[in-house]
Amino acid sequence: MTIHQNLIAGEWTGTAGTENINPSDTNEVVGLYASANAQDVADAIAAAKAAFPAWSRSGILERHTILKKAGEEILARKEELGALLAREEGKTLPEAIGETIRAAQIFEFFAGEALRLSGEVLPSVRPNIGVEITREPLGVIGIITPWNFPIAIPAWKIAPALCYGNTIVFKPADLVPGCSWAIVDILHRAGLPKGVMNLVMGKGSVVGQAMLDSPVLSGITFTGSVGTGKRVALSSVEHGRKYQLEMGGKNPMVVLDDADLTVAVEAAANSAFFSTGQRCTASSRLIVTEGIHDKFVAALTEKLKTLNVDNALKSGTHIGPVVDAKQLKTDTDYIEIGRQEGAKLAFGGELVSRDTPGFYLQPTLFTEATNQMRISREEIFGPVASVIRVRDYDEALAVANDTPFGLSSGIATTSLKHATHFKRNAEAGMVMVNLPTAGVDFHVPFGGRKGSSFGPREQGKYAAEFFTTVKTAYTLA
Ligand code: UN1
Repeated sequence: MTIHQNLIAGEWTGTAGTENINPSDTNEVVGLYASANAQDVADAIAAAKAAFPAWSRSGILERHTILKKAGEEILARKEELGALLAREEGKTLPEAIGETIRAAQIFEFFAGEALRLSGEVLPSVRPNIGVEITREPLGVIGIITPWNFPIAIPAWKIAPALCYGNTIVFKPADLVPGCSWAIVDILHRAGLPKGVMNLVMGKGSVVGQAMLDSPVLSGITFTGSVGTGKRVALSSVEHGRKYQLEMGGKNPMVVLDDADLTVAVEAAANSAFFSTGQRCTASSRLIVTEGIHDKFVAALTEKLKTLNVDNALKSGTHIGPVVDAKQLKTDTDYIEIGRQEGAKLAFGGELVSRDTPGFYLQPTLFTEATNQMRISREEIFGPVASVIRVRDYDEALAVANDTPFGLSSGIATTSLKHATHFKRNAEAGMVMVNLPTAGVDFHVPFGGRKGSSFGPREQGKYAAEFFTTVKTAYTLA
């Protein structure tokens, strides 16, 4: 099997360290990947630092051309990269191809943004003085990405970092190095100068830690767990660098008596169970008013019966496997916790076996849950959701907001009044009306509040806020 190496200072280097395993068929090794050590990370950071002066002054046409080429190649290879993604992560092939297309669109978007870099020219409050406000690249950016969106999240951090003239040290999740390696290979061949983009695959405890300990990085953008996010924050304060965190969610989906039942059930099933519930935007709290409660639970349960849990690559699969044994244990532990807390298991909860050995778990629905239970407060990150019964809209809104997280918040209603009030009063970075809490556009800001996120938003033109620093220049006329 070919060894996929790290990219440091424009050279492929390193010996095999990790295999990634197909969660739909644990007999299958997807690929072999080099593991970086602390010295490799130091070399990658030094290379990115050395490449920064030239790249930060590179022409916008060069950046545009490289990003555009990368987007075109990702799009042209969407079937192949989508299949790789489905094999290493376990989301279904259509979901994986969709994510690959999204990654291509993100590169296209930032190829365009490179041509739209602009500033402002203002008069000074003092006579005969002009003021110019410009954005400059930040420096060397550390990028740390999670396993659940193996191609889209690397794309939405790498593309803006390059677009605005930064250099990169990139550590993908060690469970899913395949798509990240492919993106880096594509960018390398698209003509990025040596050292602008460095790939260091491996364990968080080695590679991630060496990045956090580096005084050279000017910024770290991180998506992952709350625990690791805190460590990124603490180390960044220590080193006086900018940081951007995208962490957990416990996203509510409110269903009101006046909801269109079909719309509500589709949105809830998608939010809670698609991508195996492994999205920080997934909804695991279905907050339902009493008039529609029983009808909603019955219809959602019927819907769940129609969803096939199976091999991600098989056509007709709606829900792929859980990503690995560790996550599966977390999911089944929470199912047990839910039972012990007194929630009623309305559907699922069992492991299932299929033709190929994998981490297959039925979509699991609890009813009669309260918002104080651990299954309602802690992020599970699996295909597990709970229905919380409430009296009316006011209680629904209060319960929706009663959470340490604040990423995405959904409502199913036909009432303009309630939809409008909810959009204004949901304590979340994103609000969805009659839509799933997950599944976002690539050209508008992404991010949350409270324990979900920290720092400027990702994606769209708002990405410039993290990846640039503002300069104000005064000139005497
Ligand atoms: C989406 O819902 O389309 O890790 C994207 C996550 C998020 C991405 C969600 N950062 O799940």
